[in-house]
Amino acid sequence: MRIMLINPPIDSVLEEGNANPVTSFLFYNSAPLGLLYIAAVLEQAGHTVAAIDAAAEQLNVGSTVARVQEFQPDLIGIGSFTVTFDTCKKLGLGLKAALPQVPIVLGSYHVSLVPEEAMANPQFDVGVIGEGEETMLDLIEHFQGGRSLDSIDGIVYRKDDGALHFTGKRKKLRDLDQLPFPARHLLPPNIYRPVPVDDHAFPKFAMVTSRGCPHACAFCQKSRSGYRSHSPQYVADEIEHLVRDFGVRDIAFVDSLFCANKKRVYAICDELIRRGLNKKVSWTCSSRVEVVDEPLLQRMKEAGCWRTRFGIESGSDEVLDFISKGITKDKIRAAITAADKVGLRPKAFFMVGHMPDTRETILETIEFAKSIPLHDVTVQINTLLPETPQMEVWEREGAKWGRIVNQTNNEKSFWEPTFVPWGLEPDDLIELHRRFYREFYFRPATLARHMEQVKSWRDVLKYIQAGSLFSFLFFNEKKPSLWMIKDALSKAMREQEHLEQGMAAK
Ligand code: B12
Ligand code: SF4
Repeated sequence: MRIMLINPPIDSVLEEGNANPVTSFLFYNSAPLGLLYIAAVLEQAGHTVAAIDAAAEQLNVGSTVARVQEFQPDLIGIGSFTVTFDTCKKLGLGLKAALPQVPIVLGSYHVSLVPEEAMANPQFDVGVIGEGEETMLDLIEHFQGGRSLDSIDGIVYRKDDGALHFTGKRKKLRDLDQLPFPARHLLPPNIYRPVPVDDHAFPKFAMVTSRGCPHACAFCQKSRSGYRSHSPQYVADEIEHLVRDFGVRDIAFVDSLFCANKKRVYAICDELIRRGLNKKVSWTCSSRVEVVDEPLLQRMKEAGCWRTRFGIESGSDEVLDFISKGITKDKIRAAITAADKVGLRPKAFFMVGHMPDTRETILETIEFAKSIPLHDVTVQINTLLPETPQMEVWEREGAKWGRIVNQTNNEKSFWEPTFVPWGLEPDDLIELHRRFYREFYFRPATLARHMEQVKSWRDVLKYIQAGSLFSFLFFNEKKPSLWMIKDALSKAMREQEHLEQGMAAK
């Protein structure tokens, strides 16, 4: 069978052009690995598979449909994100109009979280809930005439009377090592651009070494989602494949939680060192503050890690408690200090606009972020996503905490407030969000940490890029011309690097 898999476009972002660097980086900086795992499994089963990352390739709905038509698929699969679902629906309509006989399967986050809402759109024929590898194989069997839909676990579809029917839950994959590596060869490799402060060495690829998370943070859709992991051998094999076949020099482990348990992290580090991979690639990963200590961080550094990312979210113990983060300011301080001490350039994620947040708790968070030796921060405005513990609180007693001012189904909801706690206005949240970035970056300690990293012309360019990003974050300035210059410089630099790599390989 010919199968086309699509990461949907982000039309409203494209309409505004690349002038908005924040969205540009959030939407294009890593390949859609879930989609590529499915592609690999289908290829292994003998099917002809193509993939389009419309977001990263900056295609709009019209040009995505045209590309799909060229391929002439027998089956189409589309991934769904909550904040891009409006465009995803348009893509479904466009494809149905162009290829009415081809079934469309909707998978990934949005349909898994709110299947009824997502499948209320008749352009989608079947919804896949949760992991898609085995379900897609079963669906292909169905479309080839081999089995009935109601015998397939983990799907939602429309019966003849138009009513939606859910089959049972599908068991999660237990042995992740049985999966082939994601079919990265199906997408152009050099369309992914790291955020400038995460741009360490190029080519940089993303990898996932585990699925799910055992913790229960209130805002997160991965709360208690059943943790499973690849073996250290599989992780090292995949890195060897990335180095050999794509010349990769830096890897972002984008697991929900890479450092979930110490033993596994030590085992991965040992395997990378044993195979000498620590000399060939550098990497970054996510961690919770209570998992790491100085000896472990030191071992990670020896194994090639250059940065750890920590979810901190707030600098108020009361707010941390409310969002069930399970950590305190003291634990955070200890982990960040240890990571900085061994040279792991810690980065942290924060959010403003938690349900119990006030102007005071947000200012306390900004002061806390400045008081610990962090190198970088990412700050988002809290969004109430479906199927999160905080959404349950909202449904139970939301009016006690604040109000919804905007919908979440479009691409803007990550920099425009959707939920606003009482005592604050949407403009307050926007201003505090910018103030966080301004106060964190515009001070001698942060500037000095970054100046130490400037060692080449490439680093200078990186900071020009960062300047464009920050001019938006600090002042909401849209500077298309500056952005275009930066893009042109960036492209020239990458071409030069590829040339050099090619020559080195010869
Ligand atoms: C890497 C990553 C990215 C990458 C790649 C995105 C992508 N399209 O895959 C980049 C940097 C581009 C990205 C961007 C965004 N991301 Co992101 N990202 C992740 C991250 C860290 C890992 C995803 C991953 O690879 N998982 C591993 C794979 C194996 O699992 P999977 O993706 O779930 O795939 C399985 C199933 O979902 C399903 N499936 C997936 N696709 C398809 C398609 C079909 C047809 C079928 C049938 C099944 C199916 O089968 C897969 C294999 O079993 C997750 C958090 C996490 N750790 O999961 C957040 C996460 C997915 N991102 C999220 C968000 C919000 C975004 C952004 C909107 C911006 C932002 N604020 O980060 C954009 C939108 C992206 C877009 N339109 O492409 C949310 C999604 C929430 C939601 N309800 O939509 C998550 C869950 C993080 C979070 N908790 O907030 N992201
Ligand atoms: S925020 Fe991180 S630790 Fe908390 S539930 Fe989500 S993935 Fe797990």
